[in-house]
Amino acid sequence: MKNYISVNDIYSLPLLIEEAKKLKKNPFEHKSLGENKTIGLLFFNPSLRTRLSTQKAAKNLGMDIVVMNFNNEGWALEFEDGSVMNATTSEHIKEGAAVISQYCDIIAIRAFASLTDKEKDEAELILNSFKKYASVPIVNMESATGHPLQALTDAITISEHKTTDKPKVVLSWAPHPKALPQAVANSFVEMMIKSEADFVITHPEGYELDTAITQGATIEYNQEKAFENADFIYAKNWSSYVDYGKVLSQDEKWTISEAKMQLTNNAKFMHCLPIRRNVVVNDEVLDHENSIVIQQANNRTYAAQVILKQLLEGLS
Ligand code: AN0
Ligand code: CP
Repeated sequence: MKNYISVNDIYSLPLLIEEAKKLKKNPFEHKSLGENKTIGLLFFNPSLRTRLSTQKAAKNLGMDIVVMNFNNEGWALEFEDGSVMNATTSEHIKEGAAVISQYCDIIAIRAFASLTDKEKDEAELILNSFKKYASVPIVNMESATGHPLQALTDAITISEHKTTDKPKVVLSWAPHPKALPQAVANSFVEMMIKSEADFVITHPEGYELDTAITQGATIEYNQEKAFENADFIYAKNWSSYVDYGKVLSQDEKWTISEAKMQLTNNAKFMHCLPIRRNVVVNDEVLDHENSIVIQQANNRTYAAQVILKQLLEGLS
C-alpha cells in the first residue's frame, strides 16, 4: 500500500480484516517494524478517537509520533498554485509538505469539508496537495469526502459481530443541529458495497448522497421499512449533498428509538462517535447491550495499525 486516501486503496478487504483481527490479538507482535520511523499527525479539525487511536496504533508498531494542530498553532497554509501571498496565508503547501516529509516517514491528515464550496471540497484540496508535495505516504484521517479509517473500523466491527454470512446492514440518517460532512457516510457506503452485506440506506428526501458513491446501493425513504429485519443499524447525520451543506430537516421522527430498534432482527447499534444523545439516538438505545459503539471505537486502533503496518512494509 502506497497511501491510504480512500477505501479504494484496499487491495483485499477480507485479508485486511483478518490481519487487523490478528493485530488485535497480539498488538505488539510487530513492535520493531516502526523502529526509528516517525508518523506526523496533522489536524485541521478536532478529534478524540482518530488522534488517540492512531497514536496508539503507531506506538504498538514501535513508531515515534509527532502531532500538530494547524488551526491555531501552525502557519496558515496557502494551497493555490501561483497565488500572490500578500494576505493571510504565511506558508505555501509546497514548502510545508516538503519540510514535514523531512521529519516524518508517514503523514496523516484530518481536514474536514468546508460544506460551503462543493467543488473545492470534492477536489480534496488539502489532502491532494499534501499527496502532491509530500515525499512520504499519506493517510486520510477524515477528509472532505471520506473517512476510510472509520470505514475499515466499521467493517472489522461488523465482521466480529455478524451471525450470518450476509447480514442486513442499514445506514440511517438521523437528525443533528449542525451541518455535518458526508465523509463518514460516503466511506461507509463504499465499504458496504465492497462487503458481503444486504445493504440499505435510509434518509429523508433531499439527503441523497453523491450518486457516484451510492450507485448499486438500495435507498429506502421509509426508515421503519428499512429497519425491518436489520442485523446492524449504523446511524449518522450528514448535511445535504444536493443542497450542499444545508440542514434541511431536524425531524425527531428520524431519531433512533427503542421502538424502531424493535422492528429489527435484534440489531446491533453502531455509530462512529461523537454522538449527540437524545437527538441522533435515544439513551435507551445507546445504553442497551446491543449498542457496540465502544467496541467499534476500540477497533479504531487496529484499523489504523493494519494500515500503518502495510505502509511501513511498503517503505524501502
Ligand atoms: C464529524 C463528522 O460528522 O464528519 C466527525 C465524525 C467522526 N462529526 C462532527 O463534527 C460531530
Ligand atoms: N470517529 C471519529 O473519527 O472520531 P473523532 O472525530 O473523535 O476522531
